[in-house]
Formats: sequence, C-alpha cells, structure tokens
Amino acid sequence: MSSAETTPSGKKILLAEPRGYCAGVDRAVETVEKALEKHGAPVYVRKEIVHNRHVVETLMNRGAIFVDETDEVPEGALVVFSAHGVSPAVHDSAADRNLRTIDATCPLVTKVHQEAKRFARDDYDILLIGHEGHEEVEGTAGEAPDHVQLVDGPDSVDRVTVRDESKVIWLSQTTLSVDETMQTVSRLREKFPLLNDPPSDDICYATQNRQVAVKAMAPQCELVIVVGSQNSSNSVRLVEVALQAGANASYLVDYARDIDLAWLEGVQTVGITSGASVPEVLVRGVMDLLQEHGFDGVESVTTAQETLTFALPRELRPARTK
Ligand code: 0CN
Ligand code: SF4
Repeated sequence: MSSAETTPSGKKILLAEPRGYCAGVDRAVETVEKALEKHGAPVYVRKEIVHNRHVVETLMNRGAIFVDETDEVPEGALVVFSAHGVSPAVHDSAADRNLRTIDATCPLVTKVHQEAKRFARDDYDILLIGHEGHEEVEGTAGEAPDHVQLVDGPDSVDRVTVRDESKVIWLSQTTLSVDETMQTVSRLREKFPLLNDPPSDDICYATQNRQVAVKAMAPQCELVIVVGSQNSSNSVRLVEVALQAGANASYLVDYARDIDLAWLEGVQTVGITSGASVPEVLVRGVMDLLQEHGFDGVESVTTAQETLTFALPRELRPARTK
C-alpha cells in the first residue's frame, strides 16, 4: 500500500508502517502524565519509564523524578514502575519503605512473568533468551531466580546446563530480533531435543510488526534511519534487521540533529522507521530535515494495522459514575 508523489530529483522517503509507539508505551507514558495531573509533582519513576531520551526529558520537565532504585524515593512518596517490569523483590522493597506504587509494566511483559512463575512452580528449568543487564530480563528472572538461566544469543547456548532434559522450556524478552531468537532456539533444541516452546509468543506484536515492516522496506533503501535511543532494545534491533534485509547502511538517531549529512551523499531512497518508545514528533523532525535536502517524495510501506490499546493502571482510571 503506498501513496507516491514523484519529484524531479527522484529522491524519496519510504516510511515504515507500523512504527513508533506501541500500546504498552502509550499506556506507560500516559500513566506518568496522569499521575502528575492527579497527585502533582514530584512523581518518582523507577528507571526510565520507556527507553527514550526525549520522553524522559519531557516528563522530567513536568515534574517526574527518575531514580535507579526505590531506596532513592522518600518514605511514603509515589513511585511508578516502568513499562519493562520489576521483580517481586522491587515490590517488596517499595512496600518496606511504605511507598505508594503504580505499576506501568506492559501487560505483555506481565504475561511473560506469569509464564515464568507457572513453569517454576512446575519445577522446569527456564531458559530465558534476552540481553544481559536489560531491565526486563532482570524483572522476569527475578520471578523465579532459582529456575531461570539467561541465554544471551546463540553463542551462549554452549554454556547452558540443565537438571532434567525432559523438563526444559524457553521464554524470552519481548523486544528481541525474531530471526536471531529463532537461531538461539534451534541451537538450544539441538542440545535439548525435548525443549518446550512458550505457550504463546513472548516477542510482542509491536516488536514483530516493526521488524516485518522494516524488512519489507529495507531492500528498496540505500539508507535506513531508525529513530530511537541507544538503550532501546527494540529500536537497536530495527537497525540490525534493516542491514540484514539489504539496506546499504542504517543508523539509530535520537533526533534529526544527530543525522550526519555525509550519510545522504549519493542516496536516492531513505527509509525511516522508529522504535516502540519513540514519539511521532521525532520522526516528523527527521522527515523535515530530509525534505530540506531534497527528499520530497514520500511513500509508506505498510505491512500491518495496529489497533491494540491497554487500559491505564487501576489507580488512574476515571471513577465510574452510575
Ligand atoms: O524502548 P523501550 O522502552 O524498551 P526496550 O525495547 O529496550 O525493551 O520500548 C518499550 C518496550 C517494552 C517493554
Ligand atoms: Fe509492551 Fe511490546 Fe510495547 Fe514492550 S514493546 S511495551 S512488550 S507492547
């Protein structure tokens, strides 16, 4: 599906669709905004609410205070947990300090936590595919630290050992590369033929849809610009997928001003996409800059329509009127 406008220069932009905010990010950002409206500043937020510099800076300007751990929050204050989820230990430490909490964990991350709890209860060895140090895997692993081992990509499979090869399941972080995860799973399955699959996809719909769209777009592009922050797993994956799918070059930028004009030399077609934590205004900024440099044809490459939305956390839903 595309709406083409050709220009004399023939230089054009392809826009991947879907891109940008997913349902879980939309809910998490609105959670902090509504908490500020309802309770006034400051509202503490444990970790970046979503992994986007612009979103975090904008909320800081409105009175959010971002902290690394709950012990930095004053006793009795209000703290929001980020979209990436927290372990039970974090809930406990917040309760110990009498903090009021609002949990903005994406429901699709919570689903993976439930899976981890269920398979730990049944005494499975859980192989959690994900990136070491990422907040989401810390939260998920924290649900069942005695049963979960982290598998950080295909090359870490050699190090995995399990207690009983007939009781092993893999789960994953929600924001991984689908293709790389499948490689990791097939390496795991070579080693453990009885490996069980998760009950449903852990890599979420938004991560998958953005990768499918960039894959469809990249072969037509000399350059793919991904808007997103360096610590955003799903955004970084889009650069990798663009390169694997045939883009000559691909870069991750937070803002239009991060674009090096040398990247545009000799380029006729630039693809643009953005991570699940990226507001559309940042994509508009990149498009404006490209248009100033002669890229005035715009076509979209659409591979899915997204309609999912999540209700706000209960504490922030409007009171029901009868
Ligand atoms: O960029 P994000 O905040 O997080 P990661 O891609 O690094 O996980 O996007 C929202 C994803 C979630 C959960
Ligand atoms: Fe939820 Fe997926 Fe968005 Fe993460 S990327 S917040 S798991 S919908």
